[in-house]
Amino acid sequence: MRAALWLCPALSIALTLAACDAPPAGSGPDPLGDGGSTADMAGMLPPAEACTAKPLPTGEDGKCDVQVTYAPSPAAAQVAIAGEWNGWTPQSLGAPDTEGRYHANLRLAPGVYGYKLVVNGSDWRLHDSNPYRKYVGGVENSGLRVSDCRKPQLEIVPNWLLVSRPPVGPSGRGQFKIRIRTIAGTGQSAAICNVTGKLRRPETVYTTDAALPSLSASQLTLAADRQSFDVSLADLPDGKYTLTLSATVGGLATETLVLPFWIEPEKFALSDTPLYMAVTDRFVDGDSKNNKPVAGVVAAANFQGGDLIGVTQKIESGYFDSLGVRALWLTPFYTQPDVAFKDQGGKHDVAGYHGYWPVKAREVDPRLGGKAALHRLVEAAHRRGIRVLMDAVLNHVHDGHEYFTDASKRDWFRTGCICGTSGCDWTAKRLECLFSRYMPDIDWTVTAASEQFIADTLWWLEEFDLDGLRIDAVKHVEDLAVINLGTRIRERFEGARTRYYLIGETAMGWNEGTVNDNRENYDTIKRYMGGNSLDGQFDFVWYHGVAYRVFAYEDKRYLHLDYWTHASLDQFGKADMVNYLGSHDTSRFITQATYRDASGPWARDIA
Ligand SMILES: [Ca+2]
Ligand SMILES: [Ca+2]
Repeated sequence: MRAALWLCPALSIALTLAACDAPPAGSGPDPLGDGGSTADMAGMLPPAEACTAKPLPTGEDGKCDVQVTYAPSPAAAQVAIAGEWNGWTPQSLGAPDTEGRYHANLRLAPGVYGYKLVVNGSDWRLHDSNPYRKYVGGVENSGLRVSDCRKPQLEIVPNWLLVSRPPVGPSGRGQFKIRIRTIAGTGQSAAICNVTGKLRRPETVYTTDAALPSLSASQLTLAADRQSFDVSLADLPDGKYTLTLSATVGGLATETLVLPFWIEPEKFALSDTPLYMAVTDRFVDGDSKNNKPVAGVVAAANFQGGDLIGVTQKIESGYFDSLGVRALWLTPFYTQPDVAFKDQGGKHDVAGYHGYWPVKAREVDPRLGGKAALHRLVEAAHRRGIRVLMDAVLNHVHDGHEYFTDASKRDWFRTGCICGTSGCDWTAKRLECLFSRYMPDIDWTVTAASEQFIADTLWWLEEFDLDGLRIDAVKHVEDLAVINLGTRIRERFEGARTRYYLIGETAMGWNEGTVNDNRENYDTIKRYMGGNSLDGQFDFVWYHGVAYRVFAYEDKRYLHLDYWTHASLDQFGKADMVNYLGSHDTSRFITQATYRDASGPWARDIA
């Protein structure tokens, strides 16, 4: 992107610079206590009272003004709103404005509320322009998120963002500029008392977040009225940057603002790169000291020692560059159980080398090298322009998971019905069935559970500076899992217009015949894409119809390849679809082509 979006008028620049004569960064106190130094503007502090927090209002005074706007299509004669705050009693929204929009002016305490719009007296609808959802009493509703207006916030000034780099020429010529303003908390001052900006840069190796350098006084400048500030960075080498901003406004700490951005000669698009998938345990063993196979499990079904250190070695050796790979998808990072469980056939003991048996919410498996190894992997990837997608397991946990073993959280999970057994059909019970008796199903209709799994996933993305997600088993989780998570990811990480890619796994088949014979396959894959939801999915129809039948089995010819490739392009348009020859859920392509349908991997001793 080279368009000059930096609209700073000369007068503002002058004011900004005039306000910049601050002591060097790091000379002031660290009021947030987070280890970063602070662009403290000692000597320029606003009056002490402006930086003294007043008591937060409570009760009715602690409620926040919220406006809900709804434009029914087609136009409606009457619109009401009903939600948790009013006992689901429809409250008329009166007459529409001149553009046909209805407005509800509410005063609510901070929180998430379920609600629906009631059109023409009896038609209870989700609010189509608000993607967030909330289940109440087992019924899906729109979710109204009311943030705490009593506390200050940082906000990007619309259109005051510039991320640029000449399309040709050497690295080191990137620029980033942004203007941030404050929103005062209720009854508080909007004055910035101090502000901290930390920058993760691609050319530097960091061991912990505390080591991230703070912005200098020339990079972070405060406006004369102290209600906005600019960040201006120049001469940036290519790679990924993540700017984290936090401030004290009117005496109260703001939430941090996280602004990842890339400097690179050509705008990245996921559709331009192969997505390289590694089962980390089976890739490269970079450190044998962390190897810990499970006793009593045959080697083929056990941990084999591969780790994130090994993946990093391959990144740094230029292996992925030589393949033209600019995006990695790695198997889940969550810590796995130390004991064996039966495979789906119930016959063979297998270990959790695949990563899909999480027992910890926020811990990198020590066998993979732990937290430090994941930090170093992502840094190495970003220096080379490579994105890293985390595999997010949102449908289930392992029964050793710290949330499942916590009695207070037991209602977050379903147990009992095992997918594919009598009375528990894979499709009819797709949301609530268990993949195995030891894999409790997450009940996303429980708001405490859904908000926690979203918070955990945001944590992974932020803590490790990841670039997106591959979401496991999408059709087995309630729709709101992907919708709410996608909404929160877009809000949290895309302020500087850096796309966080969300790719879903919605396993479907392929039916002999035409596109219409595959309508359900296509529609099921499509329903989770677009808007704040997924950017793309794995193209299972193409896999079964082409990779499998044309390439591996050769029982279909190239006209078939042509027909189904065109069908996918027609059906999925510009979505970031993943066409694949095999994955960790299938036999390797070469195995498929060699053995065709000859019994399973256990019979061939190549599990
Ligand atoms: Ca190892
Ligand atoms: Ca489920």
